[in-house]
Order: sequence, then structure tokens, then C-alpha cells
Amino acid sequence: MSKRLNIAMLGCGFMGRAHSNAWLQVNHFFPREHKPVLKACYGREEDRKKLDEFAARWGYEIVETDWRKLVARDDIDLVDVCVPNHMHHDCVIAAAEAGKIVVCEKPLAMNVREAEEMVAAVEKAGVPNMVSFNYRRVPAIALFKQIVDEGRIGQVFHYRATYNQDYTISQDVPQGGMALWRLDSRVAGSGVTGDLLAHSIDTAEWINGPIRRVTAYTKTFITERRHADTGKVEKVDIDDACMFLAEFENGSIGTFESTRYARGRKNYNTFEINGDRGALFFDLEDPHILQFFRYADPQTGKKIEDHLTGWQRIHVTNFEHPYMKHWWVPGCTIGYEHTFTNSFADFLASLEGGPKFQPDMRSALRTQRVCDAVLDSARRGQWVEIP
Ligand code: SOE
Repeated sequence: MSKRLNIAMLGCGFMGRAHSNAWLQVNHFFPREHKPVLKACYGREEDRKKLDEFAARWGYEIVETDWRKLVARDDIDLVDVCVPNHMHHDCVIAAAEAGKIVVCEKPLAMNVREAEEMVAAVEKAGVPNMVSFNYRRVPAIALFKQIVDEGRIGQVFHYRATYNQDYTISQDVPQGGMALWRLDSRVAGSGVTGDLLAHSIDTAEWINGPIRRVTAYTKTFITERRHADTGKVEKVDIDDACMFLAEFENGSIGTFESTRYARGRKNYNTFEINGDRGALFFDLEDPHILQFFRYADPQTGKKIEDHLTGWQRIHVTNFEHPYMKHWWVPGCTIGYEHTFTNSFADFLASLEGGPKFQPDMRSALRTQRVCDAVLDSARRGQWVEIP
């Protein structure tokens, strides 16, 4: 049985492209009853030319510059929110109230208050919902989680995450506008904390359980930039860099670091876990490799007495690795865009009676709480408990 799923895409930027591509690809690689159709897309009137090009390139039937009209249409089943962060709240709530299935890009919201209202709206409406923390669906990251769950790491002592980039180092980079709204706090909510550390926090809590408390330090290196919308030099309020220490509920301790000023780093999302039985390391700039150090037998906890102990580089492309049987033959890699396709494949499966999709908005609210606690701690210079 085939079910048409009409999509309204809000946003025609980087994420609009990533999601459109994934909706188009998902049925080619995963057997699902739902057949996504790119029905309509929204962009601002100021970006009309770009919006028309976007619609033509991806095959959207309808183009709209009033997102409320799109969300209200009877022929829309699913609203995909890929607009900048300051619009997530209103778009998600309107979509839920209209009874639509809702997909939202990360971070869920500008702050916890907004996120709570969004969760209340989707839960009241009873609509399926997901937040696009796409890195959970990198096969090597899913395998990382599987190996931890299999007990191969044992008791965890350390969790260490970095998420570094370098694209804002120049004073000449403006804030605001199509791509650089991430530098404008009124649109983004925060800097690297919401944009990059939200990914690291989502992955960390998924793999290593809840964070109990944090202490953070943030830094803004360039405090004034020309605004792309007004042309004027305006104050920059976002955190360009953020570091925090964390205590997890399982007793392990974590360090998290993120910056957009790490010259040479482009999308350096790494994390390592060290336990008494083993360790794992992942680097998104080398996405199909998972490094595993096997020390002890997961069942007995006893040291494996042989001469082969050492870091293994697992090339995560075999049929038995997460998601890979749906793609190519062993040894053939997949990339960034496939993480969105894998996500939508799982989300469609959940609509068809499969396991409940995670993270949904309630789980993403949890990540928002940690992000807010990090920023609060940096402001107050104190440890902050996660409620
Ligand atoms: C920022 O540069 C960014 O595009 C994030 O917004 C994405 O979430 C991340 O996956 C890549 O970097």
C-alpha cells in the first residue's frame, strides 16, 4: 500500500536543500509505504529569486512567501521547518494546531521557554514529530552507540567532545542574511552553543545518559560586525566559542569544546569515550571510520590476554553496520546527505508502526535545557544543575 505524503518545506537555504534531497531519496533506498511528495515551499519575499530557483531545482509544485498560508493548506500532510531558529516556535505551533506531522531542524528553539511551548503544542495535537539531529544517523555514530550498549566500554569514566569550525575568523564576515543569520543572536538565539554544541549534547546524552550539571565559559572574539540586512556595524552577541565541563548521572565526567575560530577545522565534530573495558573515538571529518580500543571481554570484564590489543579502525560500510545494507556494497562510503535520508527513513518507519522516532521534540527539549544551562553558567560563572 502506498500513501502519498505531501510536504511543505519552510526554508530554501542549506537545510532546505539537505531535507529536500533526503525526501526525494528516501523511497529509492528504503522500503516505506509513505511516498513523500515535494508539494510546496516557503521563502521570504526578499529572497524571491532564490526561492523560485530552489522550487524549480527540487520540483516543488507551489511557491509561497506567507508560511502561514502553506501550513493551513488542506493538501499538506507534513510541515518541515528549515527556517532560521527564531521562526521555529511559531511555525511548529501553527503546524501542530493545523494537525500536520512536524519535522524541525535543530536547535529546537531559541530557549527552553519556547521549546516547552512547542512540546506542549505537538503533544496536545497528538501529531508525530521529529527534530533533525541528523548525526545520530551517521552509521559510525550509530555503531558507536551500539558498542556502548553492548557493554564493550564498561564503566565510563570520560566523555570528550569537540565541535570546531573556522568560517567566522575574518572581521569582514557580516552577520545576518541568508547564511550568516547564525551570527545574529536575535535570529539564532545563541552562537556555537545552540548551533554546534546542541549536536554534541544530543549525541552525548544519547550515548552516555543524562548530564547532571555543567560549568561553562564563553567568548565572543569579534564584538561588532556589519549587518547584512541593515548595512550598519552592529554589536555581536553570540558566543563564538564555548567550553564546558559536565558531570553525567552515571558518574562519568565530560569536556565539551566548540568554536568557529579553530583555523583549519571545518566540521570537526569528534567525541571519545573511555571506560574500564574499552574506548571509542569518532571524527566527522573522517565519517566512515570508527576507532575502537578493546581491552576486556564485555561479559566477564576480564582483560583479553592476547598480543592484538590496540586501536582498531573500523571502516563502517559493511551490511551488518547500521543503515549500510540499504546503500552500496561493502567498502563504498556514504556521506553527509545520507544522514538526513537515514533519519527520514526511520521517521517514516515510525509512522508505519516501527519504533518511536528519537529524538522527538520532547527529547530535543532536554538538549535545549542543557544548552540554556551552559549559557546560564557562562553568564554567572557557576555550576548549573540541569532540571
Ligand atoms: C553550521 O555551520 C552548521 O551548518 C550547523 O548549523 C549544522 O547543524 C552542522 O551540521 C554543520 O554546521
